[in-house]
Formats: sequence, structure tokens, C-alpha cells
Amino acid sequence: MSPNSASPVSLTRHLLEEQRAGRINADLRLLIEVVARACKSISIAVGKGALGGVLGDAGSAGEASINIQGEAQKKLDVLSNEILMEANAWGGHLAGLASEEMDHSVPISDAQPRGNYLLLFDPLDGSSNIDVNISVGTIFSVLRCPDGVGQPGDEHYLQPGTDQVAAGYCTYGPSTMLVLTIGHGTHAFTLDREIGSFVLTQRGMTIPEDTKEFAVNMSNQRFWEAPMQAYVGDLLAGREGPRGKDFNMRWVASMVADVHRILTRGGIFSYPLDSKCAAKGGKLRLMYEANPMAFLVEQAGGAASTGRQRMLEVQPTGLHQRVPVFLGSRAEVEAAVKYHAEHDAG
Ligand code: P6P
Repeated sequence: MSPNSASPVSLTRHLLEEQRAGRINADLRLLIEVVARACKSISIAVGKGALGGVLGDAGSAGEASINIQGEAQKKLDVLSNEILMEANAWGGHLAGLASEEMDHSVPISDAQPRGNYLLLFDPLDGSSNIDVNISVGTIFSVLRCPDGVGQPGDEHYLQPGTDQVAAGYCTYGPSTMLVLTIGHGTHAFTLDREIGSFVLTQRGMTIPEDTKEFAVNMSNQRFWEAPMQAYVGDLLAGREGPRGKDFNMRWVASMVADVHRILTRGGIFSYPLDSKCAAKGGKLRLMYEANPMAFLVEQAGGAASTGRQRMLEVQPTGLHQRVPVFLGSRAEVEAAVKYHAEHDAG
């Protein structure tokens, strides 16, 4: 029976079609399906809210649990990490995993079947928003394990973003949506809870070239570098200023929510260097936040930069390395980069 084009396209069918088209192999297809299944489990846990007994900080006896980032872990951070680790332990598609919540990467044990991919993830980004019922999300990135490496160490993950073979996020909002790229466009799938499947709802997301909307935490303004001060100052000057148009601002403080809005209607997202985080290199993490988001955004026709370099070309030096982030509508990211280039040129 020829497939009825009007029938919904599930994530499984979409990935099988990509495999038949030679754009993905079976191992990577199955890995993405395992991650998607884990995201469904996380969505259920997040969706229970206070009824699930998983809100609030992790840790026991009044002692907060602090991760390598120096951040207090939420119970759902730990649970989401466990769900992703368990789902991927025995699939046979991975050589190793790395997580925001774990100090070091974890190779798949010899007792389990191993594959050729490395999975990196932020299991629950924006988790500080959970207790106030604001959208949060899971971000993931897939790299190839270098040939001949059976037990990958942290150093084997340090590949530039251009080496990613897949990237995506799952946003747990009014609906649960999986947004995915394997290097052939960025596509969105919505979880149909009645059948328990992700269904293709937006093929070929495209970010408008220009925008009138920016996303930044304005409370850090006095700590920014001069080019960022100048750039945002001109946005705020509006139509009377050098930009000649008024801008709107949004800041959810949940990267997945802000990036999803930008993928859907355009905008620029920035977490620039400021004097508080400059010593660490920035606030957001390169390997499992900035790089996967940059891949998704570029595949949707947008741009992603550190302000001084294309994000996907940054050569990583550490698993939890932080970077300044500018991403979204291409013309607006280029404008922000120009302010930095002119400043640096004196
Ligand atoms: P701030 C969440 O903690 C996060 O890592 C991103 O999801 C978000 O964009 C950013 O930090 C928010 O940072 O300083 O505004 O709380």
C-alpha cells in the first residue's frame, strides 16, 4: 500500500526515510530513537510537577548536591541524567556518553555492546525554572568516536561542532517537542501523548534572515564588554537610533525555550562574556549547549558565533568548556559580530 502522504509522519518513519535516502545509517537512526524515548520519559517526569515528588533541589539531609558546574542540582536534573544514561547503556550504538551533570565522560562498559558514536547531553537545561513551571529542555549532540578507540576518554570528545553528525533538543513546554538535525535541515516533532509517538509537525524550520527581537539577560548589562554595550545600546535606541527600527525583548532564562522561539519566528539569542563569567570563558557550555544549538540554527538558515568566531569551528579544549553565545537570525548575528570586530580593530 503506497504511504498516504496525508497520514502523520512519525519520528520513526521520518528517520527510516532518511536512512533509505542514504542520509543516516541504522546505528545513528536507532541512537536518535533511544534518545527520543528517553525524552518521553523525562517529559512524563517533568509533567507531573509537584505531584511527582521530584521538584526542588537534589541532595539529602539539607546538603545540596553540587555538580561540576558548581550549580545546585535539581532532583529532576539527576533523574533526567539517570534516564538518559540507562536508556543508552545497552543499545549498542554508543562508545561513550558525556553529560553536564557528570565530571567526566563514561565509556560503554566491555560487558555491553558498543557502537561508533559519542553522545553528549545537558539532561535538563534551564532546570532552575522547573519549580516555577516554566519550559525546560534536554539538549543533545552526537559525534563519531575516533577510529580505533575502544574506551573513549574526555579527550576523544573534544571535536569541533562541524564534526557533529546529529543534534537536537526536546522542549518540555505546553507541548513536548523534539527538534532535530542530521545535517539535512532542522525538523520539529510534537509528542502525540495519545499514541506515545513524536509526529513530524514542522519540516524544514527556517529562521527569518532579519529580526526585531533580541534575547539577553539585561541585568548583566553593566558587566558586558564594550562592543556588547554598544550593540545592545543601539538596539534599545530603536527607530531614532542607528538601527532605524524598534526592537522587542524576550528572556525566558531557559535556552531551549528561547532557541525554540527563535527557530520558530526569528530573533537573536545572546549570552555574551561579562566580567562575572569572563574568567570561565562564558556562561553556556560549548559541547552540549552551544554546539548542538548552533548546528540546529545553521541548518535552519541562521548563524551562531562566539561574537568573534563561527561557533561550530571552535576547537574545544575541555569537556565542560564555556563560551559566549550569539545565535539566531543570520543578519542580526552578523551585526552583533561586526560590533565586536570593529571594537577589536580599535
Ligand atoms: P541566567 C539555564 O541555567 C541556562 O544554562 C540557560 O538555559 C539559560 O539561557 C541561561 O542559563 C540563563 O542564565 O544568568 O539568565 O539565569
